[in-house]
Amino acid sequence: MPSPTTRAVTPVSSHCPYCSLQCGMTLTPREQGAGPVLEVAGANFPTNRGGLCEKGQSSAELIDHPERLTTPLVRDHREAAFREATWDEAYDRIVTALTVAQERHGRDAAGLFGGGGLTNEKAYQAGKFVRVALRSASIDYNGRFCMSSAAAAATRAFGIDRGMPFPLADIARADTVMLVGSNPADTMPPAMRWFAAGAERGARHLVVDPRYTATAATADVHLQPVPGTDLALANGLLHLAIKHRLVDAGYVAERTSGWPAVRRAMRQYWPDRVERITGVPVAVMERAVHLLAESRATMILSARGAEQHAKGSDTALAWINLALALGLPGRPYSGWATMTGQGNGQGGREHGQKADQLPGYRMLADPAARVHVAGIWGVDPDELPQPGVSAYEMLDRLGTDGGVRALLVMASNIAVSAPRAAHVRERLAALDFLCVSDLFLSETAELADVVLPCAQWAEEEGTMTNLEGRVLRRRRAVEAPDGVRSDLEVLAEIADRLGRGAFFDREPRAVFDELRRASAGGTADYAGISYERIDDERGVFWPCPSEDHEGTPRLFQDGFATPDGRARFHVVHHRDAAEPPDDEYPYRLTTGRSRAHYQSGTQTRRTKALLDAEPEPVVDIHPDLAARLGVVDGSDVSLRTRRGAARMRARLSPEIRPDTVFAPFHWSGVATINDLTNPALDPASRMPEFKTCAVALSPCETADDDPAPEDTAS
Ligand SMILES: Nc1nc2c(c(=O)[nH]1)N[C@H]1C(S)=C(S)[C@@H](COP(=O)(O)OP(=O)(O)OC[C@H]3O[C@@H](n4cnc5c(=O)[nH]c(N)nc54)[C@H](O)[C@@H]3O)O[C@H]1N2
Ligand SMILES: Nc1nc2c(c(=O)[nH]1)N[C@H]1C(S)=C(S)[C@@H](COP(=O)(O)OP(=O)(O)OC[C@H]3O[C@@H](n4cnc5c(=O)[nH]c(N)nc54)[C@H](O)[C@@H]3O)O[C@H]1N2
Ligand code: SF4
Ligand SMILES: [Mo]
Repeated sequence: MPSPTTRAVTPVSSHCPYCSLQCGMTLTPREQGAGPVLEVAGANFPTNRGGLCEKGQSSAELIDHPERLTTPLVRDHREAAFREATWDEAYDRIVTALTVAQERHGRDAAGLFGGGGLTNEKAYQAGKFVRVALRSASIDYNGRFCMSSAAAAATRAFGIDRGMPFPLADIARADTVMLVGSNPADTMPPAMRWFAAGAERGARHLVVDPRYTATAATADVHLQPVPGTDLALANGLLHLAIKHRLVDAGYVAERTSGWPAVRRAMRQYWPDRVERITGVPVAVMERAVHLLAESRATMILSARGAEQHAKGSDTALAWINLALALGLPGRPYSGWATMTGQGNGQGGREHGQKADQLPGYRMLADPAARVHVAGIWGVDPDELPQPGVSAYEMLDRLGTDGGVRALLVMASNIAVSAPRAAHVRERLAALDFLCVSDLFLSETAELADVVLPCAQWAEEEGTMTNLEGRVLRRRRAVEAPDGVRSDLEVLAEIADRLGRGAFFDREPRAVFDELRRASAGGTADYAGISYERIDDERGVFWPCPSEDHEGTPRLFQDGFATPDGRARFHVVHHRDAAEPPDDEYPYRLTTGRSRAHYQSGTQTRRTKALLDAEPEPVVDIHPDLAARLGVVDGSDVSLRTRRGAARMRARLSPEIRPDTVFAPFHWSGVATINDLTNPALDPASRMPEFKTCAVALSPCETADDDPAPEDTAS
């Protein structure tokens, strides 16, 4: 068991280690032996106003958890068991493996897979490390599985991708809010206070979800579409808005471009047709469009339910079209927004850990961007690699000709969370070398040659950018256990041993100051944001180009970030799911989150309070479907798709569509739902289709029926 050596004595203000709400917390170190190392209390931060969900409340359980990694682990060959190693030995192995892979297979054979939970400093360091220390194109991160569709759409329509273009609290001031594929009652519980405050003022809320979720239960209208039909639904609503003359013609003329083509294209989306595609009754669509159009302030909020599809970026564009036609973006307490997910889901996608990006949301393929960033880094722009491939494409090619041979994974558990995960585990096993940095021996770390123990949130300094685009401070409250290091330092040390150490800092503040300069003049401009300025717990919203600039809580009031200042409409059309149901796989599987668990579960499956709340995975099945299948409540069900199989307990629920089942992706072993999901990619964003594929279900005959023959790698 790790024993933190020294501890701060006074309470420290920081933020939750989990989701993008980044709830403010007060962390008070406790005397040794008196329960968790830290006492955690909700602070009066603008997103949570003292509230915390059970994940935040229990987060300190993991600081001195008995399974915490506190020393590097290595193994001498793949079949061998791990043994403890010194940092020196671990670094030697990493440097040798990276060098050998690059000598044998070219520079791009060494790569890094990052995560949206990393601080801004680490995300920046990771992007620079791959381009400058490895001079490789091979970097991408789990945000590709999360935000990429919404990001691609926002960039095309508005010229900028900041998930929420207004503060979260504005939700309380809107008169109508529609949530599309978003379930904050489970995924961001403290955010519900803003919806409740709106409802108290008489605001109307609408939820679009194939399930009647805890969020839908608080709403006035629930639209329950077939998974993967949100694009058609948005177009159908726009058709109705045109028909009922609800379009804001003045706004469209002054502030947008591309409307006539969209207007024409919407003729195809007459209400009966849209009802046939989506399953949403025409009367419900009529009610929805009037609520959206006839209120003073209307928001359309998107999240993963609408976005994690092979047409996710077009779907987001369809909802943006509707928002633009109704004249919403840039109006007070109005607009389209997407709810970012991971702790630093926003900042994580701005500083260059995406295959095609440089810091400041600059594009790697843009010659001027290359010159600017290379100048800050002190390298020749021609030395910078060109864009590499997206997350799933990188994983799919691991260990092959032209693929990565030596991979570093930092802050992601892809063996559980990537689509077609059994295949991803096979590819990880085919690598010449895998190094995973984590807090625990995750399912991905179990496959590694070298495992690095990294510092946790309350043991480090850094900055995070929350779902509002607000940059805030993460602060150290306890010292990390001996033997544990920060990713920032690890990357600088590997760079040093590769002979590129002169280019890298290891102190968070120094890295942040460099990030500011690298981002200056870019879309996500942090130049004016210093550690001092965000000391006050309210943070600063980017863009903030200079120290005397107050930051930008609300975007688009005066114009959009496009060359002509106008937002752009895009013609987008419905298409079927990449894998629609058929005779062999007759139902739709959709996946997502439950309230007590987080992502791949590495952290929350080790937290007692959360396991007590939700001890096992369950699949939601409508009673009518269950009766047809002969499945009873609480029994084990086998789920099969073209990619693999899984087993979970059935929960009969009249709250889901009878043609659809829902399962969480937080579990491993026989309950790894991503062994089933479809890696079909969105052509623009390269987002996989996590939210719909064709599935067959059957009751499990006996408890030790093994429905997962492919589940070999873990
Ligand atoms: N408890 C908890 N909270 C979390 C996380 C967690 O793992 N656990 N993760 C964080 C992260 S990284 C993220 S990205 C956010 C995600 O936050 P959300 O987007 O709210 O979470 P999901 O459960 O993935 O999806 C939301 C809803 O989409 C619905 N859905 C499924 N298919 C479709 C569809 O085709 N159309 C529509 N309209 N809806 C559909 C699901 O039924 C689900 O209720 O949550 C963050 N917060
Ligand atoms: N079927 C299905 N699959 C999905 C989704 C879905 O809705 N359905 N959602 C997708 C989405 S939106 C996301 S965001 C991904 C998330 O999936 P993952 O990328 O797997 O996310 P986490 O489980 O949060 O993994 C983070 C890992 O890093 C460790 N960690 C935490 N902090 C640090 C740190 O500072 N440094 C290092 N080195 N490690 C750290 C944690 O212990 C954990 O093992 O899953 C995607 N997968
Ligand atoms: S809502 Fe998100 S940030 Fe807030 S306590 Fe829960 S997990 Fe942490
Ligand atoms: Mo996410």
